[in-house]
Amino acid sequence: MEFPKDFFWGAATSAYQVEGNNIYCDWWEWEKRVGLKEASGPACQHYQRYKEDFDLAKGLNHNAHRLSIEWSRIEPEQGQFSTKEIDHYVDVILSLRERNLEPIVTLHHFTNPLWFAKLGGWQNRNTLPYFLRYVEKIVHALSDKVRFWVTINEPMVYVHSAYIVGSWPPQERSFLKAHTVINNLLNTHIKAYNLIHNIYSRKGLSSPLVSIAKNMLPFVPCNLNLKNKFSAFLRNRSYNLAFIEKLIRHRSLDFVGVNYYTRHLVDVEKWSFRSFMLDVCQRNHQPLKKNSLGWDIYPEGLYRILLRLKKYNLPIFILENGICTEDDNARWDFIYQHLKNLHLAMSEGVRVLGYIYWSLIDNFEWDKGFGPRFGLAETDYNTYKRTARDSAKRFCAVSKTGVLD
Ligand code: IFM
Repeated sequence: MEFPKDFFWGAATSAYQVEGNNIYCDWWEWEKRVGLKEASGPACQHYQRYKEDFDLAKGLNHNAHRLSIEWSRIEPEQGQFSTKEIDHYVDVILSLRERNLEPIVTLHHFTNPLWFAKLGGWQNRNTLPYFLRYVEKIVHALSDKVRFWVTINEPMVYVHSAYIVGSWPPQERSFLKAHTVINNLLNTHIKAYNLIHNIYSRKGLSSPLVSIAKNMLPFVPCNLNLKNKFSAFLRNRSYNLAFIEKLIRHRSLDFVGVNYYTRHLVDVEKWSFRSFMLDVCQRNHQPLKKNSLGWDIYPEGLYRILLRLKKYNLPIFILENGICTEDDNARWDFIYQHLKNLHLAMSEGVRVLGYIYWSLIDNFEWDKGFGPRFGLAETDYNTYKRTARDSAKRFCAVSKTGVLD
């Protein structure tokens, strides 16, 4: 199975999960307030060790790298921008460029400055201009070095965890609030998209490629009763497609960024809206192998999703795909099976720009702490040493040759 010569191969991280000590962030305050069992603390010390991490990626023959900018570092207090932190990220991006790693830069990856959260965060439409002001600053500083921008990482995961299930700050459980936040995220992306393009055209730079990273989930009815089939249909529309379609209608996606991990097995228990939108099978019907967080491993779902996205006629970029596991053979098998399905979709005409594995190194998995191991490289949290796993070396062979045997 051959991939195109100019295909992007790489891995991703996000600032809060790897940098450490993001003390002006809403997550930092929340971890302390609720007494999260494992708080992020120094995380992987990536803030100090980014060059070492990029050497690792380079050594594994990656030619792209996805990372995020921590807004709360750039603007720790409302309206006070830190030149030191902007310079830090300039150096981060230059370090990628020096290693011939194409930067893919995310502007919002689940975290917010604490001051923004205190003003109501994404629920308050009056705060949205603040995000755009930050975007303007950072894009202005990085525009001559970055081609790929991701405005918002996994908007629906963020809304689901923070506003529907309530497991992340601000721990709301309200479909109404979730609806408001979705609209605010959509409108903010559209404005940020136009803003980024304007900055590039004002500066006479060639057009950037701007998108979101959209988590995609196949919703599979557990048994084919009408309730489950209808619920799966609705969830596919509302979770997977509605967000993307609105952005396409507003001509504000240059490609579709896809994050893919698992499926949901729909099994509606009760006649309530919450059940209809959220219930998944708890009885392990249709059993599949699982990752260490219990998520089903479902590689053909990636193929199905990609074929569904084909009709939008936009290039696709796999911006995250990965497994947390203690068994590195299972990691390689996961990567292999997903690349196989990706290749199959490409052979049927789906245009894909690249494949980015989540994650380069083991890191802080949000409310689940440091337990889940997603990394191509192991992080030793006592010494902060990174050790490339065997799966990383096998992935390296694919990126080197462009061939999956
Ligand atoms: O760690 C997360 C990441 O922040 C967003 N996508 C899914 C990953 C694994 O859960």
